[in-house]
Amino acid sequence: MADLLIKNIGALVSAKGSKALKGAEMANIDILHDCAAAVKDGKIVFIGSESAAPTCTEVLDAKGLLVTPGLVDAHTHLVFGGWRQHEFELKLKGAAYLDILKAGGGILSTVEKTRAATENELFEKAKKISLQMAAHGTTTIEAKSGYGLNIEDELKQLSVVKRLQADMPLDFVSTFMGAHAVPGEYKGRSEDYIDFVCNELLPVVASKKLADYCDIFCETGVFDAALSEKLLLKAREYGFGLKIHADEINPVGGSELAGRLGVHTAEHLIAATDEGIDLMADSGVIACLLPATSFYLDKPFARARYMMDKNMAVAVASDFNPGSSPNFNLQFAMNLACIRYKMTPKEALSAVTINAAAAIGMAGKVGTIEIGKKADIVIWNAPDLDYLFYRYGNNQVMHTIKGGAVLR
Ligand code: IZC
Ligand code: ZN
Repeated sequence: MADLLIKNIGALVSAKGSKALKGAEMANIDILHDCAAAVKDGKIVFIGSESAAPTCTEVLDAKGLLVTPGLVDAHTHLVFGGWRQHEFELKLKGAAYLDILKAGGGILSTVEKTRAATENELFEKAKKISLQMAAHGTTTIEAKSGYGLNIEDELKQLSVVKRLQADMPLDFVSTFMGAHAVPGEYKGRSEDYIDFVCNELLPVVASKKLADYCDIFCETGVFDAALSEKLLLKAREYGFGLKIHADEINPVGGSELAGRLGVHTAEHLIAATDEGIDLMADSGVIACLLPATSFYLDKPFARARYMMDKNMAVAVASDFNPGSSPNFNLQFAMNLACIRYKMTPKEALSAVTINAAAAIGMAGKVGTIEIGKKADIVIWNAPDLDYLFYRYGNNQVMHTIKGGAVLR
């Protein structure tokens, strides 16, 4: 006897396997019509015709609609205090993202609010947001620190992610991003700050096992490629998986460094060079692209098709954060992936499921609907995959199922 039967599925659309799909493989998506799926102990145990399905204690009718894997948001800055609406009008009048940061605003204004918040306040806020993300189809969430920028407040942020994982039905993957900005105490001394991160912050985070990945903001006026290399090499020694915010705004050697070091993922890549893309393709770096940020900063869109032509695996994520992407709805990023990256719906689905899962080391457990994987499933108010991607601006989720539990 199984626990949950999802019957009357019109189209079950999913990639296969536990590895990122590269380039042309991203279109390798199977569509199974008129079928059912069964769940036991949180995992998928059956996919096939309804007549052959095991008896289940609970039945959910998919009403002939589209079913996909639960969405994986592989890049968020989920845990933060305050918001940044006071910078919105400045931005509209032409203030640049990096100029706002340079003037002590931007990330640093969120650092101030995050330091001032208690762990409980941050937890309650992030929990509420995570539930809304689940209502929009997201079942696995990567969350970065980087609004503490000292030992106490980085640990506070990372502890929140640990509590979310323990408390909520969703999966969270934690990334340490102590090198997100140079805090006021180190103004003009980015080298000293990186030494502090390497020698004091990183070892504590490692010993407390509070993060799987280490990320750094490699950007003009933040951390250059040499400092980024220094931290990432140190993080590798401590066993962290490596991520880098590379060439988000300016081409400062981030993508070249990502390729040279063979990091796990490189994020943004809006201004990545041909050489950087070649190096990343050679070393199997996953590109984690964030189209909602290009939209919100009114910047160019990363060259996703070019990267796919070079046989890179491309993931797409929300970049949810209070500054450059105050929107956690991955469906919007999916629309943009089609319209601005020119991905097909199948490729874009791979980008937010199997490839996003691979980007955060979760592809063995989630990212596809296959026997043995977690039962992370979305039933959409859409008859087929094209419909899901062609509509936009409204939440199209009918049901979100995480580990077999119906959350919405
Ligand atoms: O809070 O502005 N790009 N980090 C690097 C961000 C955006 C988040 C923020
Ligand atoms: Zn980011």
